[in-house]
Amino acid sequence: MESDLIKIYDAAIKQIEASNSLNDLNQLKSKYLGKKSAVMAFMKKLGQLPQEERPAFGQKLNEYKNKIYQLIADREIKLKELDYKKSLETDTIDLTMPGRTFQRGSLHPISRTMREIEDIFISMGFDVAEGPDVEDEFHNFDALNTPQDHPARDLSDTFYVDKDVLLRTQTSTVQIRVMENHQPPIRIISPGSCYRNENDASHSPMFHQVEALVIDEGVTFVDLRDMLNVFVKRMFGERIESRFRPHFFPFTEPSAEMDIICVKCYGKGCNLCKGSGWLEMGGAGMVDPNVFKIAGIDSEKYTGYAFGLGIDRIAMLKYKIPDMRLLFENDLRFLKQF
Ligand code: 2U9
Repeated sequence: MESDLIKIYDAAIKQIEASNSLNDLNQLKSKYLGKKSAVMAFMKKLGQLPQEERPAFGQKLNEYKNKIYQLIADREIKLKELDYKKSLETDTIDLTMPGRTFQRGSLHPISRTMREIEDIFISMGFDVAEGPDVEDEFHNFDALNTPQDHPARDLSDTFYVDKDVLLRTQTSTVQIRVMENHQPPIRIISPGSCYRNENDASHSPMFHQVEALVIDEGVTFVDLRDMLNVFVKRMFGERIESRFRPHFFPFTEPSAEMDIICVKCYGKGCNLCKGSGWLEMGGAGMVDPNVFKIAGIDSEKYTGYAFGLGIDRIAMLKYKIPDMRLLFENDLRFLKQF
């Protein structure tokens, strides 16, 4: 039997050494060591040998099996080396070919506008405050003096995540949190994303606003007007004037809406301002004493003003973007212009 084994081994050596590809080598591996190979057939025959011959023959069989394994492993290394050498001779790299160019990103017009607004207010002594987008009813409505039956609280206007959990509809929630943790003087802006259940050509369910809050002794509506005047001139140019119209907000008293002279026609009347010569910019007012009371601030000692501006609208005016949807579609042809 051992002579048969030697014959198989000799044949294996010849064929393995002569093999020219990894594919051929794999076939030889299954021929000599696979389940149906002659070597494995010997394994099965082992049981038919007399008891005393089995250990010695079993040992021999293992020896030859291991030798064939080794031959195949050595040949594999050799063939891989040959393949590599061949590829070095045939595969060429043209180092003079131009490389791939970088696609350079840029800031989204909303981010740019937000940063410009932040820079203007920081230069006037404001701090930038941030807070969570997911809020509770207390910070979004109750603390802002919004009545229980106010329509803004409806499911049709506000996105509720759970009974008392919602997506903030304005960033005033941040101001409430600052007031809870700090006593005046307070001088902050809170830029960020807000969410309302509306979606049409001029409203996006996710939009951006910046609100401001200034609280100190002796703060008046004149301070508010001056501050907003400085802001709009810095943002849109020295020629821009503003005006206030009386309005109502639950969180400010008195309240007003602010318009600026049209940035396109400077008051003459055009398609942008629909002939009126003015553009609506945002809302403002003196903080309602009820809001101070809820937040634990002494309304006898302090007064404060607050205002809110829509960042998306400011970005559209600043960069002459005709349709709000362009801001949210992330079309690279549009974004690459910034
Ligand atoms: C506190 C008290 C009062 C913030 C204010 C407005 C008026 C306002 C809108 C402008 C455009 C939101 O993005 S928009 O639709 N905002 O008109 N916001 S007064 O008043 C506050 C804020 C915080 C504690």
